[in-house]
Amino acid sequence: MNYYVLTLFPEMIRQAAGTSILGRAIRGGRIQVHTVNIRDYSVNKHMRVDDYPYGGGAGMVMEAEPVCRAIEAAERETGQGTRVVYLTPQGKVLNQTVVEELAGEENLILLCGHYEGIDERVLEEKVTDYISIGDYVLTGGELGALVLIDAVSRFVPGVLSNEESAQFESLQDNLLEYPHYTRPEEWRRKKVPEVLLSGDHRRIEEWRREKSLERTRERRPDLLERSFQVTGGWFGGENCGVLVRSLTDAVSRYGSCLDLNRKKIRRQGRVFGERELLILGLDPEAETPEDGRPWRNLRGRGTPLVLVFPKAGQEPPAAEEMEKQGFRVLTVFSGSLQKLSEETREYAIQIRKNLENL
Ligand code: 4GX
Repeated sequence: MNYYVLTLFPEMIRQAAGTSILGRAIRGGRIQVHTVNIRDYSVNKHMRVDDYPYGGGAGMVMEAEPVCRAIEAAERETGQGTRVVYLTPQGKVLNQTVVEELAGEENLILLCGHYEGIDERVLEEKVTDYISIGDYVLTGGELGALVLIDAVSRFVPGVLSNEESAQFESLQDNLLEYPHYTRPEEWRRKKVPEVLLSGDHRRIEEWRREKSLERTRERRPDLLERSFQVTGGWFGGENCGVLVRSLTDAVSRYGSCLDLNRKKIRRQGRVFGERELLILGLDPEAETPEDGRPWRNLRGRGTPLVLVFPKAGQEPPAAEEMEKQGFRVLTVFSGSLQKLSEETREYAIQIRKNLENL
């Protein structure tokens, strides 16, 4: 990942980015953090880059021309089509979905404003994304850019070690992390929860999910309102099962998977709730009952649904029928099993974006 940070204070970016995990990532060649000093593109003999606001009022406004030239200097390095992110309290508030989506880019241009802001005309011309790091006011965009770089870089391959891995994180489910413990087993008469010493991984995983939910309910009920319990299910071969499982894991830390081929489920069916998400894989090679509609016993209550067809051009009429059975089809992914498997990550991000917009 290559970041181009356009700023009046390049030293601030270099100092922070050179430290700790980001510093290690730069030295290891996993990321590059370039700075472009907007002042170098001043069109004024005094090197000024700001001027008084039309219409009057307090403070100064950054001029369009130096900002535009600085962006174009970065674009000469990255090529056209690079996303230009302006850090501003008026942007979309950064969250883990946005972070992961940005991590899919090869290059990012980050524009840091100062004073009262930047002349609107260059923003209209050049900025593709308006992003805020939170509902408070900073003295400039640099700390915003650094926060973004830090969070995005965690998803760049090789930036985190195995122990630090960003793969399975509860925030992606809009849930808070469960509590952590290390030695000693008893500290000032406080014991480590017994289940964590049991070695029973299913029970531990269940306990962690419960704690995540409880904690989110107590501390961030606003997140819980937007949280979904993710279930992957598939009809057909094991390859389809593997695909659905990896997609489910990429969408949710606590996702679970169901082999819907099992006779019992086929006969009894299953009802999904409105706070659930079903990711349904339909393998055309599935052994289907007489009428060829293995999904007919699945019911939803406005349940969002993602359909996965691991064979292009052979979509069964499932989407329409599932809508009638109470599901809301969010997206349909189809294509070869191989293509679908390679792009699991992109699909997972798209699914999460869809869920946020529900
Ligand atoms: N998340 N700031 C941008 C300049 C500015 C002033 C007025 C637009 C209008 C911020 C944030 C943030 C402070 C960066 C003001 N831009 N950036 N700067 N919150 O507060 O990202």
